[in-house]
Amino acid sequence: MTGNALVLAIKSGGHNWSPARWKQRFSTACHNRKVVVLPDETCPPDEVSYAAVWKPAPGILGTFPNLRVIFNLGAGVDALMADPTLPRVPVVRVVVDDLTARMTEYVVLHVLLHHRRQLQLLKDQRDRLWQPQHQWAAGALTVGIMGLGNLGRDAAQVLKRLGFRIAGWGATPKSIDGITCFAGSDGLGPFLRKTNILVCLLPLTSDTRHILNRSLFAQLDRTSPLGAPVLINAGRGGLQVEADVLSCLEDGTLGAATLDVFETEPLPAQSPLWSAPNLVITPHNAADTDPDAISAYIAAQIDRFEAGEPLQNLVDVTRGY
Ligand code: NDP
Ligand code: OXD
Repeated sequence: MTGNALVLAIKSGGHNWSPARWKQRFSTACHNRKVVVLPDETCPPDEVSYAAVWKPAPGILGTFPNLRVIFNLGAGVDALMADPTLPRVPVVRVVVDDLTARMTEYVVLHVLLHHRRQLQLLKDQRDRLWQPQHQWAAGALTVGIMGLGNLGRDAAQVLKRLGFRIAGWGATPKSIDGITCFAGSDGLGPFLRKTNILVCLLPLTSDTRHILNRSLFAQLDRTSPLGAPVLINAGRGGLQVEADVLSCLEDGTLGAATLDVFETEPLPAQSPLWSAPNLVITPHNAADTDPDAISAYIAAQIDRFEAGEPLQNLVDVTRGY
């Protein structure tokens, strides 16, 4: 089919972002459609109807006069929102069970790692020390989840099932069974004062940039058996003030942390975070976007759109997520 092409614009890097791999999956999922990978391949700009992108070069999407929909190949759209030339067409983000389940695995893994004092046990093993650690029940801790969206809610439900007390914070008020919900700037302080393990699954927007800072960490509860609170950030690096995370780990304001995301990725070799005490670093690997699941999701959305049905999981560009 001509005049209805799909372009793929992907900032390659890392195992999962090989443009050739994505082209192969999209060519199968969108079998009757021309699929063109930018910038290596070309296509008359007016033939392009759809774009599926991950951190595309700013300005590139504005070169297609007949673009109808932009599909972001991930859940977070901050890279797209930062492009002032982004065409005014609907932007759809990823909401698929595959990605949600991967993030929930990550959150549960790291909550349990800190709750069960696994960093200390691993250190003891390296030192050949048989040193049982005091263990408490999951119900002795409150996990506070910033961002009660698609990912935050799912992680909350599984952690709840494990016995943790769950608090959650979002932009708008919610009532979710088994979760003590807080909202907005008025709700932030009460939410933090309940929280022992803080999990951040917020999108990066102008409202949330650098929200994870010393003054916020100082409000977390320190009276649980865990003592000093723990931070887990799998949202975006721009949510955290990295110098504050480092100094709060050093002075005990935070007892431990896990970071999957950083202001600069890959995290530079000279970053002091690499040797911060009690910090677990993962390379933006919490929830990979699976090419099979996502190409099928986008092909189905295009079919819906062309059948006159509404697109799902649209981004509100004024909110930025
Ligand atoms: P959603 O859009 O479904 O949820 C976002 C949540 O954040 C909502 O609950 C929203 O509140 C809340 N929120 C947004 N702005 C504010 C604010 N100013 N104050 C309080 N709450 C706010 O997103 P997802 O759950 O799908 O994804 C969350 C983020 O996770 C992505 O944006 C991305 O950055 C990150 N991510 C990271 C991955 C990784 O591998 N590390 C993988 C996938 C995603 P409300 O519900 O009231 O609107
Ligand atoms: C996403 C990500 O936003 O992988 O989906 O970071």
